Amino acid sequence: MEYFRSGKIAYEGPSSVNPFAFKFYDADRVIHGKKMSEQLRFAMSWWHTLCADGTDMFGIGTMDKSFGAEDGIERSIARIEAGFELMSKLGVEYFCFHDKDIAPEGKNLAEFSENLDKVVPVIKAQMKKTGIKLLWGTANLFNHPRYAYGAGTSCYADIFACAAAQIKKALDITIELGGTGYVFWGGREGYDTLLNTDMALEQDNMARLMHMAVDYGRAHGFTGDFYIEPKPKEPTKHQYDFDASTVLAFLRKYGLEKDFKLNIEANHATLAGHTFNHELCVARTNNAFGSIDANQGDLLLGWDTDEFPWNVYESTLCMLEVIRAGGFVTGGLNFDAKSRRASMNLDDILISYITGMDTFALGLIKAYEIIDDGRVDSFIADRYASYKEGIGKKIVDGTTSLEELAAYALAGNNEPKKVSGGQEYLENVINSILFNGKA
Ligand code: XUL
Ligand code: CO
Repeated sequence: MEYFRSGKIAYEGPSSVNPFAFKFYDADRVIHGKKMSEQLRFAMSWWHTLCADGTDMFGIGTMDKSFGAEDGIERSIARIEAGFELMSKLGVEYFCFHDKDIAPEGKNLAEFSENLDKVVPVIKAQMKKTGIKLLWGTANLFNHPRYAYGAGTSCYADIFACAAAQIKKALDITIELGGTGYVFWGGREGYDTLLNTDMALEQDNMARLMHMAVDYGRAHGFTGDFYIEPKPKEPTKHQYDFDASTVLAFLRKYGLEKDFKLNIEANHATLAGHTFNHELCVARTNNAFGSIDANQGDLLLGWDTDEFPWNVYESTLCMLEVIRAGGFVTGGLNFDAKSRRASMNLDDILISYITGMDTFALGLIKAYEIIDDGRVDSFIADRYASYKEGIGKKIVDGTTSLEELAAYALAGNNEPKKVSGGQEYLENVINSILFNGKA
């Protein structure tokens, strides 16, 4: 059975007009000593790609994601076949999943667990056959009505226990499938009103659950990274993992920073009022950069639209941060993105991925060009040159004091030169590199 149009998606170069070809993503092309595929580590999101059918708040699904199979295990297996076919055709080497994406939930947690046991060997066999790997796994702790008041932050201990059971199982599967990451996205870990909320207990409990997950994972051979994925709101009014800085404070408060890194999602950054590269920069400069959910929001809308990325400015500035962070280790670029409700055909999925992959390939090429060009880095270095010598060096070395600095300033060293901050110059440089015709 073949679900998607036949043939592998090939690289045809920037002048190609074939929508089913890569214009910039050339998997084996070596840039700065490493293949593009190894630097970008693209992943397919199981949920959007194989399950989401275009349902929104105002209407039922528009897409057929049954893959010709009856609802139940049969459909889960058809989705596995379709997913591996899609990844093979695109040359996507990783995937990410929630427990609920890969198997029917059944009547209760025990049945869900049995269903998972039926599909995991099928996934494993496809991984062996294709060489495709698991980037990260997670548990869906936000969809079921039992999680209406939160999962790890629920006011009910029994629900906390259900969350623990799902995490244990999702971790078992992640380990079984050789995943290098395990994600906590706090879907309903937040509140709608403080009037009914014990914030301190909820956050302490969330940390308790994470510690238990780390202990269990490490005791059962999980050597990858745990990730937290920040998001400020939606579905709750306030989510505890608001943004990268908030998450770092949480991790440090609870002593979780050694085991956890951050999974930064572009659209979540937008919702938090930050740029994507701001969130990545916060993660990188705190040694917490882990993985990326690659998508794009709409600046005119206040919710998570999870669009496939096509903004080359954003992907370039993102890849600049990834390169500065030393590249991905356990993480990668997971397309946590969905084709629009009106883009209802399987071809639309192929084109969405091609566009997303090309956008990040171009981002990688252009980020290295910015680095090789050197003007941006040397501008920054010059801007902070006063900290390399004299009083500035003493500040950085920690060998001065308020008294010495006061005496220094009062002696007349207090007139900053009118040096331009250079924003427009740097924007001009970036445009000249982005549109120099070399890609
Ligand atoms: C929701 C979101 C999730 C996480 C995984 O906004 O981004 O899909 O990536 O639970
Ligand atoms: Co995400």
